[in-house]
Amino acid sequence: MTSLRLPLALTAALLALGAVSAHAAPHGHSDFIADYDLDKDGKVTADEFKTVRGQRFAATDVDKDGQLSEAEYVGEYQGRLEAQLKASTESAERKAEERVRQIRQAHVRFGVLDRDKSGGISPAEYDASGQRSFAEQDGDGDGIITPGEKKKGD
Ligand SMILES: [Ca+2]
Ligand SMILES: [Ca+2]
Ligand SMILES: [Ca+2]
Repeated sequence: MTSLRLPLALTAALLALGAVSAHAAPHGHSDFIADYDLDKDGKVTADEFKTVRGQRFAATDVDKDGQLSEAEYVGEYQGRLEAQLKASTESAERKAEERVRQIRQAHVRFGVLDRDKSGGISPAEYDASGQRSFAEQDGDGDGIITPGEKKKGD
C-alpha cells in the first residue's frame, strides 16, 4: 500500500488547500472591520490595516529575526484558536477535533504564505497576503473598507 501513500497525501493536501481558499478570510466582513478599525469610526482605511498587520507581524515574530517561522505562525494562530475554543459551547470531543483540523489548516496556510518556500514568511510575503485580503474586502476598490460593502465576487 506504500504506492498509495503519495496520491493520498496529495489528495489530502489539495482538499486542505480548497478549505484554505474558502477560509482565506476566515472572518466575515464585520469581523474584519472590528479587527482592524483602530480609530473605531466603523471603517478600515489602508493605513489602519497596514498598521495592525505590522503590529501582528511583530508580535508573531517571537525571536525577532524578521521572518515568521512555521512554529511562530502556527503558535500565534493557536493562541487565538484556544481563546475561541474556550468561548465555544461545543463538547470537549468536538473541540478536540476542531483543534486538530484548524491546526492542520494553519500549517497548510503557512506553506501557501511562504511562497518562496524559504521556511519563513518574510514581511513581503506577509504584506502580499494582507493586500489580497484587503482587496477582497474592498469591493468597490476605493481603499476603505466600509460596513455592508460587498466583497469582491459576491
Ligand atoms: Ca521569527
Ligand atoms: Ca518565505
Ligand atoms: Ca471600499
